[in-house]
Amino acid sequence: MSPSSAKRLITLEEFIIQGQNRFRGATGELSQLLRDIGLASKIISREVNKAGITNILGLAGSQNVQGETVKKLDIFSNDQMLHAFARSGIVSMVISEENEEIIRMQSSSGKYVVFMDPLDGSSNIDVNVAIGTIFSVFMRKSDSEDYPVDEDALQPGINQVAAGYVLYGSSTIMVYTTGIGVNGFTLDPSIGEFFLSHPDIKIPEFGSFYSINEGNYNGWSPGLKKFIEYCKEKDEATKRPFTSRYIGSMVADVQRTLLKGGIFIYPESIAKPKGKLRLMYECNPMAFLVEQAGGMAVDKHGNRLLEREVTNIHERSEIYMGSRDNVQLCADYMKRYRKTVSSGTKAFEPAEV
Ligand code: P6P
Repeated sequence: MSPSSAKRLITLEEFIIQGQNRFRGATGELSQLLRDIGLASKIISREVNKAGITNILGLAGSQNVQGETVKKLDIFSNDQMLHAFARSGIVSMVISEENEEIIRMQSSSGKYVVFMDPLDGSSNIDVNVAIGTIFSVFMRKSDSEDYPVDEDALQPGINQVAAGYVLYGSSTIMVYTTGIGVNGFTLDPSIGEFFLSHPDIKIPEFGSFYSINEGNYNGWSPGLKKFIEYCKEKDEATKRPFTSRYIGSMVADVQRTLLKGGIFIYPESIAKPKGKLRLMYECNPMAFLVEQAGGMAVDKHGNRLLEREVTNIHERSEIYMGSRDNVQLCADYMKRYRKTVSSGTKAFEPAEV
């Protein structure tokens, strides 16, 4: 095959520049931020993939074989991402799963506020399960001449200007959106480049996977129990095709849901009335991605999750997300089987859906 006819792969940098050129007046700052996130994730990927060897799994503060102070991978990842945001000079505040307080950057005039989970699912790394970095980017609302204020961080998910994740799995892939579709880039570690491998990701309208931790079944709402029971019924006539898949690492479960379809649920429950996952740096970025890919993400009432008002930067939320048909069916079950709470009347038990 002559070089000219070989399919040339597009790098992340080239794609970002092309995307930026489509926005007249684009300053290139968001492009720079995405490139910096890409660089940080390459460094994290390198450490994640050799973690077992370099004793980096040790507890923070322990010494490794080189006598260096060992940082746990999630602390190491947090540091790498913070360096990237500091280097960009365009981020004024960072809210991280690893830090209770808002991190105010040197570049106080930076126009962006970034939320991140630097290494989500890190408890899985000891057993080599895929883990990931999740990020969500907002424009600050306050005047960039002034110091940023807390209200800059308390914005609903619909205000995100970019969101994405990096999945450190059998390969390392970065998937992100800036509001004009979703694209995935796979890292070639031999040359340290991300190449466009999943252009314009569209989630199937229906998928056969349902993804939820069934160990929490007893704490679920009646409607959710009915929906999952429906998914379990094997009915030859309707050839119900459902299969359960739950990895327990959100980025991996969302990656499969985006590419194969189906529904991912981390619900509210008796033990966790607000759910377990964090709204601002787990649920919102994933909801933005799935909507941009043609799917949907709702709360326990079936309302659009991205419109959820925010009161606390670390607040938790339930999430029901994935293929439109699957999520809508689940929301219908939740609505029809919601317990009537008025005057102690018996729980509403309508006919089967
Ligand atoms: P559970 C990982 O700890 C995590 O934060 C997400 O990545 C994942 O979806 C969820 O928690 C798994 O939680 O309760 O099912 O183990």
